[in-house]
Amino acid sequence: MDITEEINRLRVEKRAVILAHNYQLPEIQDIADFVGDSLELSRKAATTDAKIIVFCGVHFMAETAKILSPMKTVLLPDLRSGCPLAYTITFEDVKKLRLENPKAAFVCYINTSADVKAECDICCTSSNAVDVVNSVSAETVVFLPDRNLGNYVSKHTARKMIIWNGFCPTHENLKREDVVELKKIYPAAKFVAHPECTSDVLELADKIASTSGIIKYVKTESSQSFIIGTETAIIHRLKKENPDKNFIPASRKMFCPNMKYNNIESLYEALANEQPEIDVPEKIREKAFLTIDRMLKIGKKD
Ligand code: CIZ
Repeated sequence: MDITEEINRLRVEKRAVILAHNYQLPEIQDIADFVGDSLELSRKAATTDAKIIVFCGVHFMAETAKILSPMKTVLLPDLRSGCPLAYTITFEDVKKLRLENPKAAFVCYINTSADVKAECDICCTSSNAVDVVNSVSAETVVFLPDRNLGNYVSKHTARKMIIWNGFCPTHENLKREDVVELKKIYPAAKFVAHPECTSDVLELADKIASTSGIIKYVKTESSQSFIIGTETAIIHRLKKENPDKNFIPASRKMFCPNMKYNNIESLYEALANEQPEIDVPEKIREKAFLTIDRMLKIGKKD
């Protein structure tokens, strides 16, 4: 059996759309209908007439797709692909924080489970976090779960920020010394970093951006070389879209093993068996939808 042919046959037969996050394996990116960030992919899938969404990403991403497309079946090829950052906070933690900070606005990063989103006021992505925080009327904001994105936002807002102490191990694997060394070797290269990196790393960046922001920056910036401060799999897409430019991973340790549980075999199995399915209880989905919708209404996704 040619597995790629089988996937192509099944995706048509079952009216499935295949989504690949920017951090997925190259073969998954190449076979997907769309490659992008989690919100962009979920929004795109919602506009299609697909019956099935296969989300090659991590658990909260498939949940986000379900929140936006409740009538579609959402599949995650491998249930082990969870996000360690999202797992640093539970909805019980948020409820407790609410009691402690009754007047604060609760802003959650997209990297949260559906039930955490349901307990918050407004969602944000790494590209619009500053605008979202500045849009709330409360003087105090509880920002969760990423401490580095939270610290970055706190430098661009007058709001008092209470920041949850969660972090992404893949982004914290990048150390300032790694960047300093690479800048010596490639002095003309621009260093572009994701805001989930630590603040001492971000200080060195020519550009701080989300994965979609990194993709746009590299395309429009005249420089020929870029040191990439995010999960290394994004380099596959960057090379494909910019064959004349040179990309240097800021650290080989910026590798997310959870993202890589999805592979061609598990994608095929998911399509063939329509499993594992990701569901979100309707009451939670409705509340989480509002949290995302409030972000979309402020009009700045990117
Ligand atoms: O929302 C996403 O896709 C994440 C987690 C990161 C980004 O910057 O795109």
